[in-house]
Amino acid sequence: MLGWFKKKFSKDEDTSAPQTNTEPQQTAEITQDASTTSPSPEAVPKQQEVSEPIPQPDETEEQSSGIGSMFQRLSTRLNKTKESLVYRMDALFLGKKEIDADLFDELEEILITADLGISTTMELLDDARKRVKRGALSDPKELKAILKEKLHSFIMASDKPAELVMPESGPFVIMVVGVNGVGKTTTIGKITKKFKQAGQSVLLVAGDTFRAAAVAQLKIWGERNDVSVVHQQEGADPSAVAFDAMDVAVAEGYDVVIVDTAGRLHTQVNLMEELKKIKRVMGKRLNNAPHEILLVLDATTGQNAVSQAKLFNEAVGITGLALTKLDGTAKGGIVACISRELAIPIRFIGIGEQIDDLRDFDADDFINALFGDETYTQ
Ligand SMILES: Nc1nc2c(ncn2[C@@H]2O[C@H](COP(=O)(O)OP(=O)(O)O)[C@@H](O)[C@H]2O)c(=O)[nH]1
Ligand SMILES: [Mg+2]
Repeated sequence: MLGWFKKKFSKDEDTSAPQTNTEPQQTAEITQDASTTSPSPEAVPKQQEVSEPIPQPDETEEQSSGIGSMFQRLSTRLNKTKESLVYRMDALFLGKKEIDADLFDELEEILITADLGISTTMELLDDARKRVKRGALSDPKELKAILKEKLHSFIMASDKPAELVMPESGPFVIMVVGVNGVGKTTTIGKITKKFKQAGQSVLLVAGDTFRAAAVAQLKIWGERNDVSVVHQQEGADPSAVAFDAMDVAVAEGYDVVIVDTAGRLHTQVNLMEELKKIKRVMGKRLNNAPHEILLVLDATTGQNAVSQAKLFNEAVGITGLALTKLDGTAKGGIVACISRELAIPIRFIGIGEQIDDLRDFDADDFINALFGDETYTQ
């Protein structure tokens, strides 16, 4: 199930040993050096000393459950969107013998309520109307299959591989951005577990220095995953924290660095300027860093998520999306809307608050889970 990034090395070694760099390791010494610089990384021992992962509540359930029930779980978690989109569609088509203007009006309302957005809804319906006009479509039941196919093609619209691609050498740096409360820190915790399970060493960076609670929250995720967290005191310059974290990551040979950032400063303009600065500063210390700028969006905010994505994209250039809280919303149509309007790959979807409630995004799985089929058929 770990198809969501390509490893930088073809590691044949035992994946339980996270330090696989060929350069000689001077971990103890470097840790000490680094701790004398301002952003002391916590003196948490690196993974080789702690081989026992902390069991999470639903870890065994997930591992023993297999693909079938993982799919089932996705389907269950998407239930609110299923109800608002698919079941309402079913109910509408059931009572109709032919496709008429009334049916299109009701369908339009269903699609907009599920947050597909006006223009995505219009394109979907225009396509169906044309088919009806040509005489290629008359049975309401066929309409459902056409809508499903079209939704699938919208989601595929960004047409880029969704896996994270790690650099050939050096740490893979992910900068995580998004407004307050969307689920950045939680998503970082969940992603960390995935990397660790794949045998990568991970360093977390507390770049949200504007609230002490934000640093504390990231540290909890660090403890859960048994990884170090670089942090400074509240109010520190986040660019300085990120810059120094690059030093630690290079010196200690980390595979992956994930940088948390603030979601709200005094004004939104300042936030964007701050994020640009963090990005620039990391790039100065480590060529091409950050390699991934992951924007976290809260699916429950519907269309608002699209406007947020546009703003963040203009400011820092977003390379991937994580869409959270799909478990708690009837607005899951936003997935199709975002894919079609932004053409930025959705890498992950969040379907709950627990550490395992993050999925690699897969268009086929998503559509099938929503429409209740096991396999996607054109
Ligand atoms: N139901 C649900 N809640 C989530 C999900 N992701 C995050 N949350 C919750 O959203 C809230 C805000 O998350 P947080 O990570 O602190 O957001 P941040 O301000 O962007 O860092 C927390 O209560 C999380 O548990 C998800 O996929 N589903
Ligand atoms: Mg946070």
